[in-house]
Amino acid sequence: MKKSFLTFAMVVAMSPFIATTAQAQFFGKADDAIKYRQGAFQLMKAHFSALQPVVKGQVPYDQVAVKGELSVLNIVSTLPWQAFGPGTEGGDASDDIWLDPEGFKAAQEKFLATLQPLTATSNEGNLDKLRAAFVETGSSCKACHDSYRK
Ligand code: ASC
Repeated sequence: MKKSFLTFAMVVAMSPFIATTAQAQFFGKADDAIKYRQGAFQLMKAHFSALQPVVKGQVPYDQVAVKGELSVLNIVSTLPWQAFGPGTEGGDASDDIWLDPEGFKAAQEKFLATLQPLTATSNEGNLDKLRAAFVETGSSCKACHDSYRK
């Protein structure tokens, strides 16, 4: 009993230094990482798509509502990337994510960069500018899907 506790305590104490596991430390299993990133993308989709009827002119431009969607989008869009660690291949993710990590990182950064003008535009209340920024973000979503989603 005492010995097994000591072994357990040693393993716990050493665990930050044991780098042999194939997946990001944050997730216990690859499947957890896959579910996490899929959930994050669902949230991104929900809060980005919420702007679609606005930019299409199907609903009145409610600036407060748009800013609310964008504040959530700015947070949730930071989430999925950490869940593409080594050993988490699967889901709809293309193997190119792991074969071309620099390209995938660049695609993420390009997408995230489009959120800055989109968010800034939402403070101006100009629908034409909002639409243009929305299209830029949507294009960067699509570009990443084309290259890195199966
Ligand atoms: C969305 C959504 C995406 C992007 C992409 C834009 O609303 O869910 O993945 O926009 O379709 O081309």
